[in-house]
Amino acid sequence: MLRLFVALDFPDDIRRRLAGLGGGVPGARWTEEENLHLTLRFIGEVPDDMAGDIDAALAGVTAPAFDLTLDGVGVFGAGRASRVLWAGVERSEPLIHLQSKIESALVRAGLAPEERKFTPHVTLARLKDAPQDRIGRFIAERGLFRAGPFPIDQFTLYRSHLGRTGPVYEAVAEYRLDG
Ligand code: 2AM
Repeated sequence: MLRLFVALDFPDDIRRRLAGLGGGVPGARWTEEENLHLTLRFIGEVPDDMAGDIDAALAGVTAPAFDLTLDGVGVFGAGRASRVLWAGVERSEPLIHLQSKIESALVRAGLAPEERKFTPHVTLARLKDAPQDRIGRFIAERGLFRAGPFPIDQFTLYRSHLGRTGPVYEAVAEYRLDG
């Protein structure tokens, strides 16, 4: 089986700035700088022989390149159930358009439709028993974070290897957007 997802990468300077947001929250496991990305579609575990169909479906996606801006930080979950610290994404029609094209291509290739609403975000950290006051301080102090606009001219199919020291993401294929 292969564990796959489709994501956008960031330019090195943007990744560095995102990584620079980390720290100051006990119980937070920060995303490695090289692993920072924006997930467009989590595919999950598929049999190895589906990879060819998935690749062909993604290669058939046509959508325009666009500029993206990251904006703000926040938390998924509330209180003791706080799960994820994230950086937000400024509202972007081309991003939504690309995501829905990818979604329909993957469904045509035989994947079950994604039931969850697309909530664009960059996971900065996963939380376990993080103190509320420190989460609140993180959000208050980093709330004005903004990065971009920067160009998005491709998307990537990733394979995720779950290791003991955290996931390793391997880029399997890259797909150009129309310039
Ligand atoms: P997240 O950043 O919000 O956790 C690789 O695991 C990517 O796929 C992550 O960016 C993760 O989003 C996303 N993803 C979405 N649904 C997932 C799931 N059920 N299990 C693991 N990752 C998921």
